[in-house]
Amino acid sequence: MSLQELTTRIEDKSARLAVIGLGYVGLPVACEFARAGFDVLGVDILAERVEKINRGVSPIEGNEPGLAELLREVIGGGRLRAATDYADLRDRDVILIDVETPVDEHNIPRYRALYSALTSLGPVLKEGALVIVESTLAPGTMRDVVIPQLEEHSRRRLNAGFHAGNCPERVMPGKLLANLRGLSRVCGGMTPETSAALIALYRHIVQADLDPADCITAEIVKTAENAYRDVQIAFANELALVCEAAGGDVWKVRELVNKSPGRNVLLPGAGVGGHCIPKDPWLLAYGARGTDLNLSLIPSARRVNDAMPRHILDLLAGALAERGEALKGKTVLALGYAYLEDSDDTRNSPTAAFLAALETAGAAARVHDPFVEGYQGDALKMAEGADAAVLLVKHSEYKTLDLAALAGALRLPVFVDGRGLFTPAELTAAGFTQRIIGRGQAA
Ligand code: SAJ
Repeated sequence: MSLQELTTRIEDKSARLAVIGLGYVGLPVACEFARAGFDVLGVDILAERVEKINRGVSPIEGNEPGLAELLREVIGGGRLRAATDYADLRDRDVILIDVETPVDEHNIPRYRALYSALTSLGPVLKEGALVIVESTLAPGTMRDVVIPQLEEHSRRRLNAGFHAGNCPERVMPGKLLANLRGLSRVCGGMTPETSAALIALYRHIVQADLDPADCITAEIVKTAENAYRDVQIAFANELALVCEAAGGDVWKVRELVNKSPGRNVLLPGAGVGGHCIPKDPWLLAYGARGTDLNLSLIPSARRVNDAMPRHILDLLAGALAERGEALKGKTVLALGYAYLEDSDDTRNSPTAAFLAALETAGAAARVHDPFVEGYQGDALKMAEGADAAVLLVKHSEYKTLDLAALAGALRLPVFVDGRGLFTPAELTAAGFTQRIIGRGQAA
């Protein structure tokens, strides 16, 4: 089938779709295309996940508005089927790949899941099929990994025996379907005609801009948008450190700076976690591999943000020292373990880094988090007998904490606010020896 014929079948929804990787990206996108009227096959290596999906039960944790109902609808309507066997992909005209693309401890992309998907897909790839990688890729990965692997394992040539593109996803936990429908997509094709085929496909489920591009552009845009955010957050964090040292109040400073046109200082905090911001800057940086370009800003921003949990520990040590107390041997109540407020997602949690630093300093921890299994419960009860409390995540429920009761429950009334949730007056009124990130002692 020619790309033009395939594009026509995409437009009339007779093209048969597949999604490889039924996680928090792949499953919603499979459901959306099924809802739009396509015949969709979902493939995943986890048999238990496949079995659950075929029962119409979502394996996605957390609150995802509309997803559970949509899955039941499309499974019940026979529009979506899940399988573990790649052989089922033989009759698929369009195959989306939604597998994880992490970096290793040296910040190098480790495409194990991507290689596995491509190696398994190649031999069963239908003549003239269109392969679209939705995963976030380091710039150059389509050219250097995806195409060579598909050509090797399918024994076909790009733009002759198959077509390929990169359409990075912009989903976020808690808003999977809303983002899928409402956020623009960069439709990167290995040829302009392929890019047009992607636009024809995503037009069925996306009510926002679908921007044509080549694959390098698509790869750079996705990693850059998150690297940009990481640098923005690092600026806010470093400004907080300056304010602490200079006796300023970063919360007032950022409010006034942001009155200046075109400024938008983000929020300093106890660290940067999650599934994408910590890794995408490294994927972007990897795009300069093999050149003599030595990046400084992007890696430095990562180092600034990764140092924030340790800074919170330093603030705690300072507050204890103010009361003539050492950190060693103390028991600390850590408030918040999720990477983001009002979320149960703990991936790359900054609190985990804080706890590791606390242990190295010879102190013990109790962890409370209203959203995370194993850490839920009564924070005030958990505070009884502990020596200090540290707020690391600004979950909404912490805003209504009875601070006086907390101070009374702790052995020492010491509180470190790593997210600027409280004002000095609120903490002083409760009788705390306090540190708030970004507030200098004179502030
Ligand atoms: N954080 C700060 N200060 C800030 C903003 C965030 O310290 O001003 C911290 C958060 O506490 C968290 C981490 O950074 O630990 C990431 O927070 P995030 O708000 O960026 O949330 P994410 O990781 O879910 O980022 C997603 C990204 N979306 C996609 O990759 C599709 C990102 O591009 C979005 O900009 C972001 O959501 C968003 O705007 O909510």
